[in-house]
Amino acid sequence: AKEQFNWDDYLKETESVAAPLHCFRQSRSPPTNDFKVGMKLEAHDPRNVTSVCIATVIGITGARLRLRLDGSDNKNDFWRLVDSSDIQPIGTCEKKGGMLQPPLGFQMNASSWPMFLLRTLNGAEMAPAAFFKKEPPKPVTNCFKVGMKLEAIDRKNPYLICPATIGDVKGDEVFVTFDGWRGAFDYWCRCDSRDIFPVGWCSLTGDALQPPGNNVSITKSSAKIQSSPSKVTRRSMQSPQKSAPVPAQRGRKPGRGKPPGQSAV
Ligand code: MLZ
Repeated sequence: AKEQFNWDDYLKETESVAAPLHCFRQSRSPPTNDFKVGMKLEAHDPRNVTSVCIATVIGITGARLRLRLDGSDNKNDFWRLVDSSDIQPIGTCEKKGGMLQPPLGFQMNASSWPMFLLRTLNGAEMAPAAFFKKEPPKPVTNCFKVGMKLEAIDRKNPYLICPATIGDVKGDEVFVTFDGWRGAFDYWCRCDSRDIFPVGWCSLTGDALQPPGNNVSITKSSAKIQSSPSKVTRRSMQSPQKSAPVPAQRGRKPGRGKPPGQSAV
């Protein structure tokens, strides 16, 4: 029988602490998600952030929306919190004097965009303004410490939120390491990233927190794990990185290579 992942037990087993709430740019209690599948809104194109596009809610997961840009393909869905500043009610762009743009990779001829836009918005179910929540303020300082536990979005599989550990801290950035995955999914991000959440977030939003992976990281503590009699519960224990990884350059893949034999998906 598969045991359910439980943070209280896991923190004890790993003798670690949860990163405090005030470290995160997240609301104290997760925002309510009133959106419905099919509703339309405006969203910044993740691949071309200066353009504001029309997006449709394709799915709902916890406090997040699965979004697809109208006129784009189905291979570039993205997820946003309902209190993300990347999304806004339809009409916001025009009110600010901007123009809605076709998404990167618009599937039709560029000249057909105005007509496409008209047809897309005609009779569309627009998400009401009250559904969009204010983005929480940035934390004043980076108060994460190496070894603290958190829940983090797996950027290679962005629908997943997984148990993670702070592996390194540098300036305003933190290195997020995924427990039990030997570094294959780890990344650097700003401490005020919307992709990281305090321990217990998923249980509050109703998201399914992924259990840690089965791969014990290659660190000093793995010796301790091997000699440990409790095999199941300690299998995914991960101690903080012993050697500081290279920070990722902006706009590039993180500086750590994928270990051989580890699939990304
Ligand atoms: N399908 C993938 C999911 C890995 C998710 C890891 N998240 C940190 C695999 O099993 O490799």
